[in-house]
Amino acid sequence: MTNILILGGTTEASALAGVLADRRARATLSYAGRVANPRVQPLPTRVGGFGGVAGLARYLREQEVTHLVDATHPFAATMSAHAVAAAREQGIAHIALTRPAWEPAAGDRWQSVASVEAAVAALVGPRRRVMLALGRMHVSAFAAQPQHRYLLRFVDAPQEPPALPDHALVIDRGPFSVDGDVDLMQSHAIDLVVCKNAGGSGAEAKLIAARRLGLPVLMIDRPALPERRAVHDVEAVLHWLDHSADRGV
Ligand code: 3Y8
Ligand code: NAP
Repeated sequence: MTNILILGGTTEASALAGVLADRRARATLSYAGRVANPRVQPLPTRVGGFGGVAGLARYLREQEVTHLVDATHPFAATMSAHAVAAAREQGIAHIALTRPAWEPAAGDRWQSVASVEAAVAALVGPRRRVMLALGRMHVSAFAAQPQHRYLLRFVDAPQEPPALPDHALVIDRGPFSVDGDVDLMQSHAIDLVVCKNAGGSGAEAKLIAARRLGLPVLMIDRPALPERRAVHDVEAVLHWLDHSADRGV
């Protein structure tokens, strides 16, 4: 009996959840519990960590999961590594649903860096007006470059003010619109956008807005992910589910 676990938190995970719900598939979507009100899903949802690889392996065994779909964000490297390890240990089918990395288009002014720390180091120099489109978890690293005026965008209002002396804070969740991001960048006179190479459509608006405004982008490349079967669209996941279910693996 097929029982699917989707590791969620992305536009693609939600799209897959919708299709599986329409198919009346037996499936659960899992959130880490990073935000106060995660998007409501048409599938049963669980929230919170599993307790490392061992906790995930136990969950897979106890819930008799037959297929694990890792549809987490490309920067959720720890979760993805745990998913590969726990699926292998439990001998269950595993696939990653991920997005191709964004590539600069003609005329884009990208500087690629390998990590958040490298992005911080690249901000050495005189004051700029920086849109830090990285969410909440990495903001404190930028206190090392306090000379800039930062525009921050969080999903939830923070418990305490961000540790940056000169910042504006917008509370908003994506997916975002190009016009909305153009207005936001213009109203804050942004002259540099810092972001992760998330890929996908849900966070792409800021890149198109930066392109339209001729702004430079400091692009943080993805962390290394383990070797694994990975596809880029929901159709490919459905084919895998139908095919591997037939073979009973
Ligand atoms: C909790 C669950 C859906 C999924 C929507 C996608 C698109 C909109 C764009 C900017 C960049 C950022 C951030 C972002 C986007 C989608 C997708 C995506 C980027 C939710 C969600 C959860 C999270 C966690 C949150 C992080 C944060 C990152 C904000 C739901 C809304 C910056 C990533 O406050 C916190 O602790 C937030 C933490 C991880 C990164 C960070 O360091 O702060 N996502 N985002 C998931 C969980 O608990 O398991 O409510 O939908 C999901 C989405 N956020 O179904 O519509 O597909 O990626 N999420 C980045 O890309 O850089 C915003 O502002 O332009
Ligand atoms: P991470 O650093 O790779 O994972 C840290 C720990 O969080 C994991 O070891 C696991 O805890 C727990 N976890 C992560 N994703 C989970 C999930 N979907 N279900 C249950 N537990 C999960 O992960 P992250 O970067 O913090 O991402 C957290 C969530 O936000 C994920 O759903 C991800 O898709 C989403 N998200 C992240 C980003 C980003 O920029 N990182 C962007 C958009 C969306 P245990 O070890 O206890 O199991």
